[in-house]
Amino acid sequence: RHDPVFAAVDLGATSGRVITGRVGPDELVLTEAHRFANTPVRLPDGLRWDVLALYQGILDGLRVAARGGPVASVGIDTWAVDYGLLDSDGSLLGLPFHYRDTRNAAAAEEVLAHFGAQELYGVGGLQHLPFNTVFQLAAHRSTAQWQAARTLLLMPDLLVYWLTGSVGAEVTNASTTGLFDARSGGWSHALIGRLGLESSLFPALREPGERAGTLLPHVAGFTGLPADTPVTTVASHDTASAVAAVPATEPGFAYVSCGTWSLAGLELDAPVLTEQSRAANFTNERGVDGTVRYLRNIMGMWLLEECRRTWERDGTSTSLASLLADAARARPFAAVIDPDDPAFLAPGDMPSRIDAALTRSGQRTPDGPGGYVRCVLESLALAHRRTLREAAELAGRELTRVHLVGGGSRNELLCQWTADATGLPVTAGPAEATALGNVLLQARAHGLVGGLTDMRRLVARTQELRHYTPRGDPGAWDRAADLAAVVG
Ligand code: LRH
Repeated sequence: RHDPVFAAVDLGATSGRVITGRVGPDELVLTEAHRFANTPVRLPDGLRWDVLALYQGILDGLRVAARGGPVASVGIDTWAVDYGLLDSDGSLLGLPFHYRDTRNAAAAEEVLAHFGAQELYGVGGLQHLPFNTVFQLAAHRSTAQWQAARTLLLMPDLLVYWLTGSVGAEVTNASTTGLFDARSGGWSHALIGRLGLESSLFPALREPGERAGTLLPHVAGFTGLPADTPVTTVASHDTASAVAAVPATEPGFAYVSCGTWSLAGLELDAPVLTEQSRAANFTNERGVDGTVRYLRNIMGMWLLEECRRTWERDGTSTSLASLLADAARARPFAAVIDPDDPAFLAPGDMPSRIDAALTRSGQRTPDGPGGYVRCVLESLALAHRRTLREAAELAGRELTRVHLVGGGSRNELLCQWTADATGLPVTAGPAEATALGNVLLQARAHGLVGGLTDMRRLVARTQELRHYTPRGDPGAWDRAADLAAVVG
């Protein structure tokens, strides 16, 4: 088959991938062309993106994709909030910081001391997370680099710039900076000014679907792609791509985009900027076509991944399958943590931090890996329940079904327990929602698929989905939820 494909670049927490996608009226097929490590590097002054290795991985991947046949376009997504600074020559200043760097917490406090949380929320509508770009910038401002900075590019925009030479700010990702106006859908120049930042740092916005540019000659030369290959603006915030590919066929659905983070919430037409919403720490990020992703970040599978990395370092690691089997046999509701405890955010020994949290709240620590995994997954299911119920209440919606997408949808325990805890049917999959969303936005720009409804129908028709209905004892989940509320 030599139909053109769309190349989706997706940089995740542990690896980056170049994936090609074929799209037809009843066809949506992904193939992984190339996978490369995405390992942040700790330098004396902080945790950094290994951005050159990633860029080279992208080029290598595009070369593999080109060898497979014609590539109609390229699109890039990754996680939110992180950025690089360019000087007046257009050169990158230093190595971008990784949001899990610990320097942000103090800077966040400082900004909040000057500007009330209410003022920031009233404009940007963002959940308070210590790594929101606005706080990272506050930490960055005392550096020499800052003096030379002329342009801020969020990470996908930086990579697009390196491929094409063209500068812009993709809107779904710009909405995670804290400098964006959730109502108007543009940069908040008023807030940018109030914070003492230069408006000129922030490039013109681009909507998903717009052409960002075409490949620079040396990029075309290296990859073997024609120089007129377009780089299409996709929903470059990975979560926005994933939400675009939620296989919902009815309105009013709830979703959990479950990977390193669990992003649990609703799709709305307008932001909710009320004081209750701020106090409940809900975010209003932009989705495709002016939609609002009304959701809360829950620490997600990071807790499990980081446990596994710790056990690997100790030489006591076992396969995920056997860990999950142990978890299924472990005692139910033996221990509950608040997944959003800031102590869990930075990389490092996770089982010890879980022990510390359990001891602090007067609970017994698990006596084996299966117990930790059960504790993490039950705590996540409880957090999904609490978050979705609060989102529905704050937005005035009824919940009828949960779509669980992303890598976590492969975890049958988490899916079943999310159904049990919420008391709602769960449709699980696709696991590759982010890459599918990336491909679909490109396909739409090339006229192969219609709007969000059409894209979602195509996902529902073509991808393997699993269905879970609530079972077990709802009272046990209610009691566990009461315990979780006390622990949090
Ligand atoms: C998920 C994600 C999330 C952000 C976080 C930084 O990958 O993009 O939506 O809040 O990473």
